[in-house]
Amino acid sequence: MARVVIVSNRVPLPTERGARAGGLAVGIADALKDGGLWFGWSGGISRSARNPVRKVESGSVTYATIDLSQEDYDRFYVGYANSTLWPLLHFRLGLIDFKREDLEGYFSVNRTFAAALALELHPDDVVWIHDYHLIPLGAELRRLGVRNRLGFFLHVPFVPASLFAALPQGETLLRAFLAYDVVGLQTEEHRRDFLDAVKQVLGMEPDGDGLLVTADGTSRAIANPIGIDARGFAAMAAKAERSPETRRLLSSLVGRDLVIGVDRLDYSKGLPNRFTAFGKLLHDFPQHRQKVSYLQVAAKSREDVSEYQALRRELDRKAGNINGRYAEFDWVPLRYMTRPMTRTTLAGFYRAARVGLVTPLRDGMNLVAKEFIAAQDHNDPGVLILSRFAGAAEDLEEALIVNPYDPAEITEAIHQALIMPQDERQDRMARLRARVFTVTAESYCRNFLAALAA
Ligand code: ADQ
Repeated sequence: MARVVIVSNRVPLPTERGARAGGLAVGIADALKDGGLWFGWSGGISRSARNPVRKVESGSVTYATIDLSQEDYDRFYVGYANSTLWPLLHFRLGLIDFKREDLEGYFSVNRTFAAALALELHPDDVVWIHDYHLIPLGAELRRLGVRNRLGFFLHVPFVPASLFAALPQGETLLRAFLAYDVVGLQTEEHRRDFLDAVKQVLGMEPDGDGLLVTADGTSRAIANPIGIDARGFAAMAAKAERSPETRRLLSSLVGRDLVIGVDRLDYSKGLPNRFTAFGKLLHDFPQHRQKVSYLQVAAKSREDVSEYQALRRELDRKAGNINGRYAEFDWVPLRYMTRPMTRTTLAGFYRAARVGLVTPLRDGMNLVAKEFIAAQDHNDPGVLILSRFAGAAEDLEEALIVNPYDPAEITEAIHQALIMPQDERQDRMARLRARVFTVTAESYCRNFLAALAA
């Protein structure tokens, strides 16, 4: 069997302890269950940019990492990846802060990655590259003569061609996708938009199967939704129900219903509107005052990007306003924390919640929605409120689907969830669980690697 090589911007090293928020590592670890190589950035900044690859072995997996220089980090990571591509691919043209030197830094880091990775590859390796930081990596590997099967998966959405047109030198980036044998996207919608951009911008005509014929071969676009280890997560949640943390949470609620939100602190996640919606619930439906507490865990993320600092200030202010207005001496309506939690603690908290609030303005998939579902007790389950603009909504119709741009719609959904009878909750959750236990991290990895081997 061919060795699997995973490449992602950030490598989750086995030596790193503690909680870190982020969806990618959760979904793709399964691809290395039979061993392989995981290559990427260590998360470290070092003075000499092009330092050698460092390797750590853990079980049958080798983790190979390189550092970035401060300049690489600023231009590639903070700059082009997170201040141009991330806002663009989340439909936020107004937040783009494009600089030509950032674009150069982005391509330069991809060349560095390619040079270091090419030395590690065996001829039969199957190479699976992840996410928007590394779009040109495949083309750079090809330039170095690498002939292995190369696959790419985009974890974030793709945008319609008319939005993509706003990206300076977008044609070069789009052409870079064609170096891959397989390009994976989360949903049919993202795949359609990707193929449409290829048609409009590059003037190429895909066949009905998403196959693109290039001068050097073919490239196929597939929709392959990511999932979680639903069984494992469900078991963890059932166990965590009795954990000291969950008990402390429950005793602090003194019988009140819990509404929970868990996100990276990111403007794509729609947190300000969610806070507004909760404030509106307490205003418009006073029967819920003192009867419900909303816990928002929003782990700090990308703090070097200025938009994220502004978001944090906005949320601090909104949380203060809601609590200032509605809190009683023995009831805090909104508990808001920016520290990450361990997965076990999260699992127990999801299970303890009556309502899961997942209302991103755009999201490639959103694994929190799937974790919330997997964690529920099927006898007395909670209700998922889900944005129609999360990739997960394509598959999870029995959630209460909302337009996250309309806080009033979120308010009404929270009210509906809080008064929903048990049989309806059971019915909806049973259908949702069937999906989340079918489309898993395992099926996601298996399907992608099968497409790449074909
Ligand atoms: P993210 O934008 O990071 O992922 P998501 O899919 O929700 O979003 O994954 C977040 C993960 O981090 C979840 O496993 C969650 O439990 C964890 N997490 C979030 N907040 C946390 C906190 N405060 N403490 C601890 N853990 C926390 C990107 C894309 C998504 C896509 C995934 C996977 O943006 O759309 O679903 O990749 O493809």
